[in-house]
Amino acid sequence: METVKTLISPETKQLAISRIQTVALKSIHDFFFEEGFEQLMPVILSPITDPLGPDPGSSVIKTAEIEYLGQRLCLTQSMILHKQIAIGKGIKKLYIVSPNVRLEGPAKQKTGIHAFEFSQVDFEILGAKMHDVFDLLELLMRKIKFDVKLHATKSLQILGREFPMWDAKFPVYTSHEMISKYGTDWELKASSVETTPFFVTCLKREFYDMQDRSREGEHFLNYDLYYPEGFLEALSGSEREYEYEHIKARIEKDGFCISSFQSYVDKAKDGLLFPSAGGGFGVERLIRYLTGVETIAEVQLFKRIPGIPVKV
Ligand code: ASN
Repeated sequence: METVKTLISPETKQLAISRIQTVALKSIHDFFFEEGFEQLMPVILSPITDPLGPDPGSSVIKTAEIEYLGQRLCLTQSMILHKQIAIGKGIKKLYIVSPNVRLEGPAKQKTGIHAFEFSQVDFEILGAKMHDVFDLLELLMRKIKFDVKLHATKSLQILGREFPMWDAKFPVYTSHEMISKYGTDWELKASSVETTPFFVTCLKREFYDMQDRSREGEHFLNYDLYYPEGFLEALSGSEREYEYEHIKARIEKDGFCISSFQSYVDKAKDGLLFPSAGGGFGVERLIRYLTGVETIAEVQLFKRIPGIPVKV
């Protein structure tokens, strides 16, 4: 990974990072507007949120929650369940820039890509399939890169950041291909080898990711997008489970109580969830990639790094 090595003052560096972030966010909003998406406001407190697992790689200690007037409310870990419910309320293409609180343990302190509070650009499309999302994301990533190069040229120069050319198409691999090529810790190896963002499909994770029932065994219609040059994971998403029986079975298989997701499960039971696909990418990770800095701590003006006390 080629990271920033130029000798510049901290203020100049922070300003260059902020400029690139401002241009990238405008680019994202313009893109979703032009593609006919509705922007929803984020939900920060809710009785339900993304369980983020079970995931053996996760270090999340607990879901942050408060008690308010007799009700238990969780802080959003991701907007996924609300995105599906919003689709059910008739909003066909939506996106949200939302704060996510994920109380990662100190094991994630030095990864360079984990913060216990960050912003996620989450989107969802009624009736979409995996490949629709791949096409959309490829357009979006190319537009962001183009806009940043055009409108934040000086900031990129200050940071000494240059991008390699991206291939004609973002490659798509399965997680099985990645494991057989690089072993189980394939992520950094693959991300370091590639020079173009790439997708990895079929990952075992949360109950809302659609299982591929046309195949025997455990296969999933889900995906991650990875940044090249060793910048690691950009986005995760999937086609969604929306049928009550499947959702119920998957929640139970994961060892969760149905009651932890009651309003979502009730919607599925009432036929108010629909086929959709989408994904979400962390703003700070995107800006780390665009700026070429070493860690997302350098992107966050107010740092939220696991195990490091918060200072303002
Ligand atoms: N945003 C992701 C999705 O749409 C979920 C996540 O962040 N865990 O699938």
